[in-house]
Amino acid sequence: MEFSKSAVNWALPVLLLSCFLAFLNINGVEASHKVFTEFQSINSVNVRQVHRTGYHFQPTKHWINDPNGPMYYNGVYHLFYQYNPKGAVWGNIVWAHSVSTDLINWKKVEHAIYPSKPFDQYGCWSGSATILPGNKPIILYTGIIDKNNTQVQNYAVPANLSDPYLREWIKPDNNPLIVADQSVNKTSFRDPTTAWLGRDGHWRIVMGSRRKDRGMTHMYRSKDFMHWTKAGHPLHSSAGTGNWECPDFYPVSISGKNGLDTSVMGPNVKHVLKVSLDVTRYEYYTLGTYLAQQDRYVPDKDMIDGWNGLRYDYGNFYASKSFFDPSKNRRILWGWANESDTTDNDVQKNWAGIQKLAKGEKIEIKGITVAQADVDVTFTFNSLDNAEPFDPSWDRYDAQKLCSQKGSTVEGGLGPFGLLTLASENLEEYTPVFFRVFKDQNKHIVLMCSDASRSSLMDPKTHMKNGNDAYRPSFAGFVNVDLKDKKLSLRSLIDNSVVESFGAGGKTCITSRVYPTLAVYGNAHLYAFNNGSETVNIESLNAWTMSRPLQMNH
Ligand code: DQQ
Repeated sequence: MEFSKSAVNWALPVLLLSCFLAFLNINGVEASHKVFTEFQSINSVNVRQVHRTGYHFQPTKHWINDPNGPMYYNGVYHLFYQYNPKGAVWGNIVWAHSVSTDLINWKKVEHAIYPSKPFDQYGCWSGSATILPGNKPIILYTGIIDKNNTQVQNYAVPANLSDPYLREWIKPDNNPLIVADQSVNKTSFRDPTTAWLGRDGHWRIVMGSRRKDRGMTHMYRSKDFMHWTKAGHPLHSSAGTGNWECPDFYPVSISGKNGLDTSVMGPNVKHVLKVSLDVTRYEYYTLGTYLAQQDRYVPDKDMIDGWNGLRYDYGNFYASKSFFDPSKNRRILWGWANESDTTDNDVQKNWAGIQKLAKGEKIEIKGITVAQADVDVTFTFNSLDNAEPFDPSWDRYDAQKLCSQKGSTVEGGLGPFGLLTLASENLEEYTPVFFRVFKDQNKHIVLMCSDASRSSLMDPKTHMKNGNDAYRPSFAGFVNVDLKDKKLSLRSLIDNSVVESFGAGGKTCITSRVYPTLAVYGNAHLYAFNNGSETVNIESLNAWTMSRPLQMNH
């Protein structure tokens, strides 16, 4: 891939913590690894501040993309990430490294991995960390060995385990560990997962790949982590999905709420396989069964395995990686909130109470810094009778198309209702995040939208629509929620140029990157609104200003 449509040095992707054909431009992100030779080594002198995020992880300057090998080790969280030390577009990629003890404040340390050896001289691409027995971390990553983009899998280990920040990493000379054989597409063979240990005592990893249009995860096994043998068949594959990047494969408990370590198996365990589809630049996941004996993953029957499948996030979100945090028994997911543009909670206000929003009404949420805030609202309604009928000719899988037709101002029955975020005083600019409920035979369909199409008006300098080539769609997803309580909750984390929203407790998540020109800093406003004929109640609304971390030293 990677995208960026201009070389503006402030246009940096951010990484989100929560719970994205040859140079074809999809979702505002270029597929395939496009190299902007003219821009990739232009150092930033002035970094524009206006749309920089306040509390989402972002380096002080230059390009970042995928989170790499996140891990928790001896009380410290390590985040590695694909980074261009020389410019604001993809290129010159190294593994930059930041450490934290609370996931809020971050300290930048030395780059962990950078091209220096024949087995990675053309690039150090994404990968994962595994903690080996004896409490020894090891990183597997993809090295690019030639100008043809040939991909191999390498490893790196900390030089000094007693350094709490693991600043220096060594790439031993027995690299590469894995080289593609004849059956593997060697330019689509990357992003090794965290390894898991089978009952036979052998480690397993998968890499993203494709055979023609069939996306797949090639599996390799090893007894000693140094010698790897390819399994006779992929862990999983799916026809017509194109190249798979950044696979993530991990167990989830069906009997409890704790996260599970990557090698856990058992009767109350299911598995998640997430893949990043290079063609659409969106991420899809299925829930299913890992048949350990056969080393095959089988998605559950009701899962859709491909473009129309479930997504972690229906907006600007790609190349995510999860890791198990043993200190809190949770699994943490990091994702890359790719840019759409051209190339301690500080409690200030916390109010609750019932407000009614009749048709066409909006209520301003005041008293907090709404450009950098956490807003959590629960809407209730008395009846579902007014929900609009779901037209059978509509595509049930194309939520985004439906939202672009039925925006926040198009009157409905039950909905649209929700929040107008990053709104300018006279609503020249705003990013609405909202629900619309439809009736479909005996059930209801809930649509959630995060509409960036009116997020910015004019660029004050060029007097053009801000980045008229910016990707500003009406992101959308359906919300699989039972409406018997006649309730829908919405939480939005607003961070200057990020609107990260969670519908119905996170059943559907949408991240939008937006670049307002008027609704910035103290000039941003926030409203709850209803443009449906059915009155909607605000059962509770809590809103907080979000501070910047004390340390964001990248
Ligand atoms: N980005 C990395 C690749 C990965 C892609 C290169 C996904 O390893 O497939 O920067 O965004």
